[in-house]
Amino acid sequence: MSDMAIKNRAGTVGAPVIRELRNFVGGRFIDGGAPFDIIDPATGRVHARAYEANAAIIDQAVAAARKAVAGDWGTMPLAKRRALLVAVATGIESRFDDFLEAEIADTGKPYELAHHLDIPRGAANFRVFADTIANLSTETFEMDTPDGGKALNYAVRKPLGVVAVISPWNLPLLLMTWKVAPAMACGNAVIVKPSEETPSTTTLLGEVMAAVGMPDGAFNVVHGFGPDSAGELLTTHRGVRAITFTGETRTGSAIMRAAAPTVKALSFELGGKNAAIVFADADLDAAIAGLSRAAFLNTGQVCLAPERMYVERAVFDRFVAGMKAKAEALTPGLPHDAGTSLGPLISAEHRDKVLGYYAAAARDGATVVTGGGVPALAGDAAGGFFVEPTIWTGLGPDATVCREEIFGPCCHIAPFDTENEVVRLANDTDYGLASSVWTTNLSRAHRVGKAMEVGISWVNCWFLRDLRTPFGGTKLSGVGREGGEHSINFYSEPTNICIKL
Ligand code: NAD
Ligand code: 6OD
Repeated sequence: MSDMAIKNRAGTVGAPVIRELRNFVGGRFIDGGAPFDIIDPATGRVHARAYEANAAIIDQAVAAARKAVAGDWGTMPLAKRRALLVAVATGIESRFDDFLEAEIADTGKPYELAHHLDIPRGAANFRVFADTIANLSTETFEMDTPDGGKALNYAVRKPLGVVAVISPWNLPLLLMTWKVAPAMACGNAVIVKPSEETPSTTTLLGEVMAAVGMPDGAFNVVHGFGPDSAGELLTTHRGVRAITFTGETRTGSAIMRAAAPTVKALSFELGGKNAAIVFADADLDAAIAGLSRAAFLNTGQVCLAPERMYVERAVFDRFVAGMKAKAEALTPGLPHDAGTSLGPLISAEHRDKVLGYYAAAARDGATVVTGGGVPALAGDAAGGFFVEPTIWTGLGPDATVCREEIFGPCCHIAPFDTENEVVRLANDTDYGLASSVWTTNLSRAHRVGKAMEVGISWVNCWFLRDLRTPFGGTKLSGVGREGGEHSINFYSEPTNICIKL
């Protein structure tokens, strides 16, 4: 039995299984590195142990990755590469319960959420980019030459080489595979450094890669932290050509600085302080259902979550009452307990940070519509990192909780009177990731949707994803776009070939 094998749904409850998560380099799990504990945030207990990659392990991973790009993987015929990507998707699906339980153990998120969102998207990411790479077209330009003749230009795409994928803890498998799949589809070799909080599903993916016959070194996993650890070693390594990163804005800045001397290609999906706008003409029940899900899904630990809501004054009180009812209907608890609809925050440290924002809102004079504290839970969940879903009103646009990304189950709701006013309020932020506008007025939907200074502008919905579309942020929310051919453009290097006819 593999050392990543985990108990099934029933067996996991209360079972103190300490899993060993080793680095996956050159097609095999290797020994070495300093051990560190992985905590189940729903109980506060250690459930796994990972091994922090040191400089020698990072060098070994880069060497293996470079060999894969120059050899079997980088030169593999497209049809075979595509088939391997599809096999990885199938491999995730065939070990669905293993991935599910690993994700739940690392994040504490409710079983239903991981079952419906995280694990299926992990597989879907490989299928989508297997299709994208197989259906690419090539631009061709015929030109007139100075001597009266013709020349033909066309571009061929080549892999960048070794790509470092540095991923966060909130949707671990989903966000990691969202980068790994297109990078590998382009023939790059990847070295993934998952979040130190949630390394389990990335490690499992190593098993799947080996099982489907992925060439050695095409996919590598190194564990560890950011500064002075595996993350920084990757961002400064001469052998790494590109970094694709999802995480906090200030981490993105640090990576940009670290990567500058070796001029790496960068793709960043960073933080947000997203706005939702509800006009009086909206289907209010749909808006309340959609935006309560948006604020509280994954305990608010979604970069796209709207922490600022603006509601037209005529429907403000009804909207706030509806949101309050939805928040109070959420049930915090253990992932496998029937009825659990709200998981914990990822760590004690993050819970303290979110509670710090709850205190700041109170200091700034917010009206606490609901929540604001820590729920009283019994049994195993008493050791978990839970907070109450929280709604505030009554603050001005410069209050701390209206400016800074909190990444918890909370939002501030403010009234507005005119369309111009609310567009200005929504855009008055350093971030620019996503927005969600609710209206039944078609012209307004187009007008306000377009006026949002964001990468993803949803109307009458939220987190509705077509994986072929551009995804990313403006301002402090990111650099570049991924999704469909946007990903392929980042993960490949075009060489223009000009042939004099
Ligand atoms: P984080 O920035 O703390 O960590 C992300 C990853 O970066 C981890 O693997 C971490 O070990 C690594 N890291 C940290 N410092 C590093 C350094 N100096 N060099 C190299 N690697 C380093 O982010 P997090 O707390 O894991 O995730 C939450 C944040 O991610 C939130 O700000 C959220 O908005 C953002 N996020 C953004 C998106 C998006 O699509 N825009 C998606 C999910 C999460
Ligand atoms: O759906 C995606 O592809 C994506 N990148 C989602 C990001 C969610 C942030 O927490």
